[in-house]
Amino acid sequence: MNEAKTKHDWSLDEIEALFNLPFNDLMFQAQTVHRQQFDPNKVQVSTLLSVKTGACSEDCGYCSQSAKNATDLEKEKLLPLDEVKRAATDAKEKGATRFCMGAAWRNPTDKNLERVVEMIRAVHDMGMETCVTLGMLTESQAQSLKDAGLDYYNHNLDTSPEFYGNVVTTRTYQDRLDTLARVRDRGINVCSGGILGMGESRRDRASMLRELSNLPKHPESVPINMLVQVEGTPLYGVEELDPFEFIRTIAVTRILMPQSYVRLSAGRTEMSDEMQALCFMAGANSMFYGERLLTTENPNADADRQLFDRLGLNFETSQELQATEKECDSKKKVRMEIEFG
Ligand code: SAM
Ligand code: DTB
Ligand code: SF4
Repeated sequence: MNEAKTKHDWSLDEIEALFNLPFNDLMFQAQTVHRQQFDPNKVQVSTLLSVKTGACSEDCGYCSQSAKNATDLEKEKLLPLDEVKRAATDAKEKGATRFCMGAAWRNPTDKNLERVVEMIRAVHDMGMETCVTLGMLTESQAQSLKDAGLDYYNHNLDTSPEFYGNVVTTRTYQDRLDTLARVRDRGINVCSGGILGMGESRRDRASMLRELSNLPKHPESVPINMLVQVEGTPLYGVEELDPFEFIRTIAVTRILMPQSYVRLSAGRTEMSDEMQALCFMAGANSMFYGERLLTTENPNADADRQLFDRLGLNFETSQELQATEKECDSKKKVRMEIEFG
């Protein structure tokens, strides 16, 4: 399959049919698609830093950082630039190619955005890809981020439109789609995915993936998070998702969005090595690397290196990343020529 054949009109029935395949058939199909697009033994790694922590006005039911959730998280104001630079230097030395900065905001104020812009410029100058996740954006804020040289903006749909109201009430699904469109329109790469294990049904998982895969252009990165259950949040204690269902969702994501990086995101600390290996086999080719996500734990770097050694996996280097991006661009050019002559 090449990009010319990438579908953007998936129906819910078609996606559910993929979910319903026998596990081996689904894995085979996902791995076949994966190998047509990517080196199956390379994984892109990003490191996260929470640059502003807690006291968020939103009511996301999964989140440790909502002021409405009674968690024992320590709040922190926007970090000074030199602290961000130190963390980015450390991440680069450990092999991360992308540095992702997250802030617990409903949306940034223009003043705060200026400070984040300085952070983006500094990390960019260190030779790393930059990603930020700051909540909702206006058009002019998206433009400021583009002007700062931002590579990726992360903004998740989180779940299906149908299940969404059970999880968040302070912003709408449409708000999220609007922010994604503003980011896309400004020419910033889109990183958007969701969370599994919040009590949603298989149909909800299929519906979330339909939203993502039917966007006019697929997100370049699709993070699939397993809910990290945080004490004090409304979703604490929800029934855990069957690991095979998580792996199936990764496989379906890979089939629906063949050219996207599919990120095995939050929740790896609770996953066995075998489960992670199956996620990579299902087509995940990106992950968060480093001891912390935003406010919760991630496996330590040594454990990840050992796992990679046992599986014969390698980190994708910056040079390889650029080569993959160039290759994607030339495939895009061919597609444009086919579509528009
Ligand atoms: N405040 C911004 C926003 O919500 O857009 C950015 C930061 S927010 C923490 C980024 C994403 O992290 C959320 O959209 C959600 O998908 C994910 N996330 C947050 N808490 C999580 C948890 N406990 N388990 C899994 N994913 C989580
Ligand atoms: C994403 O999809 N997952 C990351 C990133 N985008 C910003 C965040 C995961 C957060 C997990 C819970 C925490 O550490 O607070
Ligand atoms: Fe705030 Fe983002 Fe957490 Fe929602 S997910 S409460 S917007 S930090």
